[in-house]
Amino acid sequence: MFDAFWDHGIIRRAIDQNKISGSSLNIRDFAEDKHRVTDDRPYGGGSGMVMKPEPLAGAIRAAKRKCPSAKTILLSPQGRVFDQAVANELAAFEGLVLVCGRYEGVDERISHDLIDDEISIGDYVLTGGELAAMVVIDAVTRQIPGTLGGEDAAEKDSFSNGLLEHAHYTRPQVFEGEAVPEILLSGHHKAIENWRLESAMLRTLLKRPDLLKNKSLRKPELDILKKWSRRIEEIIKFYHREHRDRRE
Ligand code: 4HQ
Repeated sequence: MFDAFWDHGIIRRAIDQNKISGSSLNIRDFAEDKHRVTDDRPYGGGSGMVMKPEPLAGAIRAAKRKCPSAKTILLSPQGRVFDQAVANELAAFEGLVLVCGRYEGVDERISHDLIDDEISIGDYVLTGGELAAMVVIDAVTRQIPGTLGGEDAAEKDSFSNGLLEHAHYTRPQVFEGEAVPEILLSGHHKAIENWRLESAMLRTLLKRPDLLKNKSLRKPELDILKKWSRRIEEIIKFYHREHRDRRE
């Protein structure tokens, strides 16, 4: 799974440009028996298998030898939920060792000495931690300066300012009868900047109002909310006036 991940796109370029380095260890290489067994039946009975502690400990220690200052993170639904703030926090570490479980999970005793942090990428169940680790590596990598190509692309995108991104348009100017908003063709940079803030605010209000509640709003943002609040109030007033007139 990881070969394709390391070999493509922005991750590949970041490695080629020495912005990050990364590699995967196969836990089976740390198994102690000739069949390279890494799982076993759960104590107490029941269905499903548990990752054996010895090969996992061997793999984690081997990874730590490569990067002794790394923070070791177990991917698990029990972890704190990953978001942009966590991605930023992790981007500041010199290294990460991401531990991916399979089956029902890892032997509990692994977490006691060998795990520094536990992260979940969301409240759903995966068949393994690998995709979760790739999500974390991807989101962390693009926070590292120079990995995105664009001058300051990471500062501009969703969540960096606590808002969803504004709408985007490219050519053609008219697509299936729908035109690009005039203002974006005007070359008026200040007006475009205002339009984009308004677009971002409205999209956030409509799609993710929870994000607005947790955000500290400044004057330009408050002005946009007030403008739309007034427009909505007017519609409601007009509606009531119509009904009153009809009753007479
Ligand atoms: N897992 N966020 C690995 C997840 C998960 C998640 C379930 C982790 C299976 C073995 N990992 N175990 N959600 O669902 O990170």
